[in-house]
Amino acid sequence: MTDTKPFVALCPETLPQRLGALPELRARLGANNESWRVKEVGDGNLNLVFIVEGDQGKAIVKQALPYVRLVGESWPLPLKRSFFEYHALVRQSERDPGMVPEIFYFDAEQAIIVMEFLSPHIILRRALIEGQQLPRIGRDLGLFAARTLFRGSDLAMSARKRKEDLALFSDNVELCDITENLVFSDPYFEASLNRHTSPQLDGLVAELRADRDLKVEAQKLKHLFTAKAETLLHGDLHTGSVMVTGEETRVIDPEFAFYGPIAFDVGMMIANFWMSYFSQAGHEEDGDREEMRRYLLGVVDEIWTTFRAEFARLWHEERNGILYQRSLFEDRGDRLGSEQALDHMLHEIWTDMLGFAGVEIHRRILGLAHNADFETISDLDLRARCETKALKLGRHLVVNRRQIHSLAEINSLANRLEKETVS
Ligand code: SR1
Ligand code: MG
Repeated sequence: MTDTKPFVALCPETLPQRLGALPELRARLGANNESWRVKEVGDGNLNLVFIVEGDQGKAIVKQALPYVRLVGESWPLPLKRSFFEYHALVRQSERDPGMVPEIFYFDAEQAIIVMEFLSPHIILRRALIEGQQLPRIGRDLGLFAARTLFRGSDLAMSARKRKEDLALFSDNVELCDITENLVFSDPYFEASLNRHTSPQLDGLVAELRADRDLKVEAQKLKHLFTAKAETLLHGDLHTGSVMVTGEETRVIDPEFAFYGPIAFDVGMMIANFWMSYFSQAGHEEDGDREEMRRYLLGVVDEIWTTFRAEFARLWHEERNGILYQRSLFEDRGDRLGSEQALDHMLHEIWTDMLGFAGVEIHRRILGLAHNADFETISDLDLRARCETKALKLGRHLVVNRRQIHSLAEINSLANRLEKETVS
């Protein structure tokens, strides 16, 4: 018989007593657990997050709840997402060392992960809303995406390890289901949990929901998401899943991890910078954000350029997996064949990435889970003007992605939309 304890949610009052005997926490915080100070700081949609401070230091305790925190107990969600988050963090830390928080302890039954307290890091989304220009993020995020996505794929992994991981993460069904509905379908019809800035956006929302080309393309992207089990994704790689200082970037929260298309993580991430770009007009109380806007488009460029260059380096140096074996190309002196295959793959990632970026923009304005970039703009007319521009860019990306050849093209469209007067 297994000795399983029923799940009980932590709270600041019970945490020191419940986790006080853990050597992993005592070593970091100090053994006097009665003096530990605990604060619940979770501001995400799903989980509890506690900062625990002792005489010798601090740690983060994250616990999944058996339901969606944003909605409440009416939307149950399994605790096993914590298991997937833990296993994704382990793999990401091997694939891009130093880019995720250090993990000290994991308890699957209580869905608890104890990890490094990052300080003085703040959530990237908040930094961008404040108008901070972080010098490293473009390069760090481009490298992180290329390394984790390449090294978790058939390009790098052996057949056995790859299939084992595919099987392990294939059970993250409920979180995939959230993405499948919230990102690819709900924004495009009157789903019950949707909301948007109303009445200001009502006309445009109706137009988008009647847009047949948009709906068909969004479903094609959904098909890619469900069927293209290409690599282990972070699965929710937006600016709220990144913590930063001027010198360091860390990626957190991979509970949506599963095997999906390489382009998904890259597209989600880049979309969040475009949304930040269009939201800047709503944060100009202390002066105009023209330079910030230039910076944000520069970051998009740097993420993609870095991703592409690092992906190509890994292709040349670490392509030891199942696909595009060297025995077919380099070993036969066919270097050009390998370059051709790489070009094709990068081109496909590029096109799909633009589509995923478009639907991510739409769902953050039309669906359930909005983002603070727009939500913190209290003047609703101004917020709606910012959102309108983002929605238009999103539509262009989804529908016309196969005809877009460079970021310069998109960035200049973003600039034009930004200058447009929205009635
Ligand atoms: C019901 S969960 C809503 C969103 O929160 C998470 O951060 C994911 O982005 C998900 O889509
Ligand atoms: Mg999250």
